[in-house]
Amino acid sequence: MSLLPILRYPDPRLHKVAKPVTVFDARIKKLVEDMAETMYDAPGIGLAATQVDVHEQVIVIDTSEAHDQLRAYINPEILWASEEKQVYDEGCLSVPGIYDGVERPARVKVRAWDVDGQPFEVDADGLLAVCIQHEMDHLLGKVFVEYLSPLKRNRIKTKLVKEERELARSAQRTASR
Ligand code: QAP
Ligand code: CO
Repeated sequence: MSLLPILRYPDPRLHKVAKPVTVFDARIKKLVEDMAETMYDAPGIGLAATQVDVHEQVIVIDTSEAHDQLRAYINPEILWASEEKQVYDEGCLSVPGIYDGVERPARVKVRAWDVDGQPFEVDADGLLAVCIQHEMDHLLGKVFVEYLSPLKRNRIKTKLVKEERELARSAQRTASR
């Protein structure tokens, strides 16, 4: 198992569109394991392969309190979404420290494949419904801040670019000591 580096907004690679998985092999199993380890370490409740610079349709989610309900969603499809919407304060491991309200369908029916290539369906509501839709957006190259106003998005971009610059500087100082 290994921790994978997470891309930070506004990295342009977060806007790549992921391709479907065609072969369910040891490589995909390892990717899912490494993504799960990376998500739990953060800690987070969901992670898309796009966020670790792998542009294939793979998501890991665990919204359980005990962090013992890991599920991989490979090649996920929304089969149905409710008319009813809910607003949830979302965050993202690629947008650290930022949380804001996003409106999405309150309930979704999703079909996906597990690591063994077996199809399954989930009827999701509440936090799980939010998380599945948020992570599926990543596979389309979409980050939640794109639902916010351009003003908010630009403030977030500026803040994160500044933080990134500071991080790079302190790493540089550490390296030269
Ligand atoms: C997506 O997000 C999500 O800013 C998963 O400093 C979020 O796991 C779905 C995290 C909310 C539904 C509702 C964010 C960790 C984790 C941060 C995450 C941070 C540290 C985000
Ligand atoms: Co995210």
